[in-house]
Amino acid sequence: MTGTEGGRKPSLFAFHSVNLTPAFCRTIALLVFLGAALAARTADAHAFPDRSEPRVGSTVAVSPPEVKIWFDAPLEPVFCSIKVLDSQGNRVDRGDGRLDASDNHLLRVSLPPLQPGKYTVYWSVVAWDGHRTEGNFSFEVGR
Ligand SMILES: [Cu+2]
Repeated sequence: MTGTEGGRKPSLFAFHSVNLTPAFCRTIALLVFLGAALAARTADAHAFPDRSEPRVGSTVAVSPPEVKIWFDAPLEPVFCSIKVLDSQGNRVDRGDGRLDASDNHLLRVSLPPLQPGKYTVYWSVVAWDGHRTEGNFSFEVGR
């Protein structure tokens, strides 16, 4: 037992002293630390919808003037899109989908007066970490 342990320690020590200088060890430790920090940041920075108007799956009595989606992380304006399709797949929004000028968590697009029926909102955004998320949800304009 003690013989085995005693035999292993010198070989580990030898491996360390031959291949890993203190400076190299510090560099590795720094890289591991930075990698972990970066991974933690990117995991947090993905953008997902927090809430929307109209709400997901809701039925609204009056045609809404626009669709708004609030995200849980800041968005990159250039790579964001939002469009609204009717039940036949025709695009009905005014084509002015954009990030809000003063709130980089808010994506919005205006609507003309909509006929009663079901509508689907398609969104695609890129968060500050460069990761894209996309999805869709429906709402209904009641009669
Ligand atoms: Cu991400």
